Amino acid sequence: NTDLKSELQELIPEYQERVKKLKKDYGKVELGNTTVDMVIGGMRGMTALLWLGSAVDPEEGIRFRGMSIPECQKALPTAIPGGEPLPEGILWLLLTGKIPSKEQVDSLSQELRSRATVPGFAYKAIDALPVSAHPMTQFATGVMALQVESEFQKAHQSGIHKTKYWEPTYEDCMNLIARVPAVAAYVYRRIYKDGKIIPMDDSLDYGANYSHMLGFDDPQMLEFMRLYITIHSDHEGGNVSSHTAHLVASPLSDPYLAFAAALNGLAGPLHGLANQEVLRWIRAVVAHFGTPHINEEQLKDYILKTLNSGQVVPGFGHGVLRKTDPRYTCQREFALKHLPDDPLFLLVSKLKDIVPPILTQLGKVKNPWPNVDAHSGVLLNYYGLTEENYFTVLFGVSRSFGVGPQLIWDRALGMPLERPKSVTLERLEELCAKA
Ligand code: FCX
Repeated sequence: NTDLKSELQELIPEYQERVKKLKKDYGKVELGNTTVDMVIGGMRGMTALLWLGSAVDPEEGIRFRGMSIPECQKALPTAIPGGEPLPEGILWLLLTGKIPSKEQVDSLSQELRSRATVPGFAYKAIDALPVSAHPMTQFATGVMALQVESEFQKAHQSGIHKTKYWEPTYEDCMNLIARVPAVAAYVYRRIYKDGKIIPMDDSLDYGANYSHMLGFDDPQMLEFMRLYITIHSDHEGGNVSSHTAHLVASPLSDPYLAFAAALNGLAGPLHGLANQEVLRWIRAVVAHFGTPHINEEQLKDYILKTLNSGQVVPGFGHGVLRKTDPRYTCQREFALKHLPDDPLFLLVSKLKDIVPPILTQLGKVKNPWPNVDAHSGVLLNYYGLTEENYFTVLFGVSRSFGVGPQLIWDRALGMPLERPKSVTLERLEELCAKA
């Protein structure tokens, strides 16, 4: 079967049964206690969300439907023999839990192309902003404008039965995923190039087309883009962008509203904006020393200078991970294969050895190791995408691949409105005094 929607339709009853059984027979099973640390510590370590697509193990990192990044690189269809996975494959995997064939991926590629036409008013909405507006502001504005065409909103207005919610949600998510590259590419062309839209190429897959519409056609860059989208798609449910999308969609706000909100969370410097901050920081280091060839002592001094001025070292640390992020590792492998002598890559390589012991010495950093954002910037920079303020938009496009499938499942499984309990400071003190 090469049709994703009918493949999904077949799976839904089985998943609904599984969730129903959990609710009926195991509703009171405890998954851990809520502690004061969790309440005032950003809910770290609190298991509170159902997320189908992926899970992050602190030691091992991300698994997409149980598969590690190297396993995905091996199993998912590619554009070229031995190449990087096609993002369409991860989308199929995240949604169905099954590894797609090349035919299924090609059919999904075709489906996404057929849905990709962006209404003119979305570009006009972006044009209403000053060109100086941050790329993420322009991108989120474009996504909000796409909401005008929400199928879910229309269906809900006309009284659709709740057992059918997932169907217009599927339409919205697929349209959204199909349209974001053109919106994102427009933002780039408008801010950094001549403002002219480069039309989609019907012969190209999703990742390659996005790169093409940005203005980059180097085959290696196309490969990097496929890998980039695949590894940035999903990172379980608790990260700020994914959780935001799930939360905002829970009162039946449509996928566009939910995804735009997710983008606004992704735009925070401790989350997705970190990739921008990494390249900015690396450039500042190079400017400071007048060369990318910097010795260990000099780098140490610079890192301490950053920390002493009350800033974080961007690209290091994580809320869940306690080892080097496998998304970092696979980008490093890509760089070792394609740009082993690039001076900025060599600098990033040095930082992976020098930063962790310094962060460890602070005595409070739970994870001193590099994360995904520590690496992507130097690769993009190498292929000519040098404007770091744009980087988080690429992350945003990719995240639609993780958020979309979960929103579809949220509606298929009848997930309720999200409404955790909060507590006042006085009540918290009262409870603690009794403990
Ligand atoms: N540099 C300096 N200090 C750091 C640090 C870093 N890279 N990472 C953590 N710390 C500090 C925290 O700021 C905190 O200090 P405080 O007690 O004075 O407030 C202390 O160490 C404990 O934080 P910790 O529990 O280890 O980390 P959190 O779960 O609170 O935060 C992030 C995790 C990712 C936000 C944190 O490590 C950080 O700020 N890193 C730099 C920004 C970054 O790279 N973000 C991208 C993350 C991710 F990959 C993504 O979402 O894209």
